[in-house]
Amino acid sequence: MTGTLTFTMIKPDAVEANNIGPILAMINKAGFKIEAMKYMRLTREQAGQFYAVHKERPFFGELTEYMSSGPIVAVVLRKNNAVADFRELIGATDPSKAAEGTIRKLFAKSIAANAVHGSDSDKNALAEADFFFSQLERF
Ligand code: IDP
Ligand code: MG
Repeated sequence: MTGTLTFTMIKPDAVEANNIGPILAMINKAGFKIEAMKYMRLTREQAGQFYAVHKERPFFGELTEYMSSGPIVAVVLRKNNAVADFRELIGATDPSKAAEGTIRKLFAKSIAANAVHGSDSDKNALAEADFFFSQLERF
C-alpha cells in the first residue's frame, strides 16, 4: 500500500442531483483508490462535530443544517500526495472561483452546497477518516 490518505464527502446537493457516479468516476480517473466508503445521513449534531473547527464562523448554522439535510457519501481515498492532489481536483470552495474542469466547477450549486468535502491536511484526513470509519471498514 503506497501513498497517503485524504477524506471526502459527496455532499447532499450532489447526491440529490444524481452526481455520485460521475464524481466517483472523476476521483478514480484521477488515480485515487477507495479505502472505505458509506452512504449515510448525518444528524445536525454529527455535522456540528465534524465541522467543529468552523463553530465560530458566521456560516456554521447554515453549514450544519445543510450537511444534515440529506444523505451523503463518505469516502476515504489513497494516493501519492492525496490531500493536495484532491484539493486540486475539487477546486476552490466557492464554485464561481473554481478552475475549469474541477469537481466543484462542474457540480457545485453554491459556496455552501459545493458538492464535495476535501481534507486540508494529512492530520485532519486521518482524524476525519476515524470519525466515520472503524478499522474493520477500511481496506
Ligand atoms: P473547504 O471545504 O474548501 O475546505 P472551508 O473553508 O473549510 O472550505 O469551509 C467548509 C465548508 O463550509 C465549505 O466547503 C462550504 O460548504 C461551507 N462554507 C465555507 N464558506 C462559506 C460561506 O461563506 N458561506 C456558506 N458556507 C460556507
Ligand atoms: Mg476545509
